[in-house]
Amino acid sequence: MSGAIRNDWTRAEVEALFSQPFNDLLFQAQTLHRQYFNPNEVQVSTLCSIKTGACPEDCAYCPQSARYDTGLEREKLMAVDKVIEEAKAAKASGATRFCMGAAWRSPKGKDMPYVTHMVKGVKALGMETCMTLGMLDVEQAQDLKAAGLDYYNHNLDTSPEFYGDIITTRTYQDRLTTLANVRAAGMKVCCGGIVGMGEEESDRAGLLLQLANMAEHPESVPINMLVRVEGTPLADQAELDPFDFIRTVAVARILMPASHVRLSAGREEMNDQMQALAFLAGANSIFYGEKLLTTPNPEANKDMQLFQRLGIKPESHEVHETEQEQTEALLEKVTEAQLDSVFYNAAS
Ligand code: SAM
Ligand code: DTB
Ligand code: SF4
Repeated sequence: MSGAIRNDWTRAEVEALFSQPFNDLLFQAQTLHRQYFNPNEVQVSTLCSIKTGACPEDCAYCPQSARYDTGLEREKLMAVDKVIEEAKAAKASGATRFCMGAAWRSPKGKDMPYVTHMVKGVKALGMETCMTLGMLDVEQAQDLKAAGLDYYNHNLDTSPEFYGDIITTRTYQDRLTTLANVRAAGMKVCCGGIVGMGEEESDRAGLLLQLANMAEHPESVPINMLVRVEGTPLADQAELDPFDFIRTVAVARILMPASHVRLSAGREEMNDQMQALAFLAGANSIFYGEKLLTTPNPEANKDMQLFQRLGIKPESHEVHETEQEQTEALLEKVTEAQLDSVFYNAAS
C-alpha cells in the first residue's frame, strides 16, 4: 500500500479491505494515517442546530423529520447574534470549527441573507465555518462561498443500493448534484454516512466507494453510528457490532488517507475503549459539546479527560494574518445594527 491518493478504487478492493483480519486492517490504517497526519492530534468541531425539527423529508433515522413523532420541540431559525454567541462559547471551550445545521430540505430564498450573516459573524471570530442546510443550487452554493463558508456538509448516508430503504423524498443523484455545486463554488466538502441502519457490509463498502472515487475526496468524512431515536422507523434497529463500526472507520482512512475522518454521532453510546480504537483506526476529528443537533453527546470535560488519558491534543487551526484581516473586514460589514435587526421570525 503506497499511500498515494487514488480515485479509482474497485469494489473488489474495498470489499477485500473489509474482509481482512481486524488487526491487519487496523495496522494498515494506522500506518497510512501516520503518513498524512500527526496520530496524536484530533480536530474538534462543535455543532449548533440553527433550525430544529419540522423537516419535510422522510430520512428514517432522523428525529427532526415532521413525519415521525419523536417528541422533539420544533424551533424557528435562530437569531444571528444568538448563533454568534454560541460560536464564541464553542471557541472558548476549544472548538476550532463551528458547524451550523438546519432541518431543511433546502434553504429558501428568504433564508439566505440570515445564513450568510451567520457565516460572516462566525468567521470573524477566527473559527472555521461549516453549514448543513440540505440541498443547494449553484447560486446558493456561490452565495455561501462568497460569505466565507469554508465547509459544506451533505452526506450520502449509505450505498446507492440501500439508500431507497432509508429516504424516499430526495434521490442519491440529488445529493451528488448538491455536492457538485458545493465543489464548483470552491468550498470544502464534508460528506460521509451512517453505520448501523441495518445495511450489509457491502453497503458500507458501496458508500465508501462512492466517496473515495469522487474526483476530489471530501476533506472531511463523518462516520456516524446510528443514534436510535424513539419514534423514528429505525428506533428498534439491532445494535451494531462495534468492530464493524471500527472497520468502517479504518477502511475510510485507507481509501481517503489525506481526509479528516470524523468519529461523529453515536459517541454517547461508545465506551472510552471503543473511541480509542476508532482513533487508532484513523479517526481524527470529533464533534465536541454536550449536544449534537438534537441528541446528547459526551460532555466536553469527559472528552478532554479522554484526550488526556490517550495523550491526544486538539488540532489547532492556524489563522494567518491575512485571513484574520479578511475576517475582521467581514465583521465590519456585519454591523451591530444588522445583527440586532436580523431576528428572523418566519416558520420555515
Ligand atoms: N437537513 C440537512 C440534510 O439532511 O442534509 C442537514 C442536517 S442532517 C441532520 C445531517 C446529517 O445528520 C444526516 O445526513 C445524517 O447523516 C446525520 N444524522 C441525522 N440523524 C442521525 C441519527 N439519528 N444518527 C446518526 N446520524 C444522524
Ligand atoms: C454529520 O454527519 N453528523 C452530524 C452533522 N453531520 C450535521 C449530525 C448528527 C446528528 C445526530 C442526530 C441529532 O443530534 O439530531
Ligand atoms: Fe430533514 Fe436532514 Fe433530518 Fe433528513 S436528515 S429529515 S433532511 S433534517
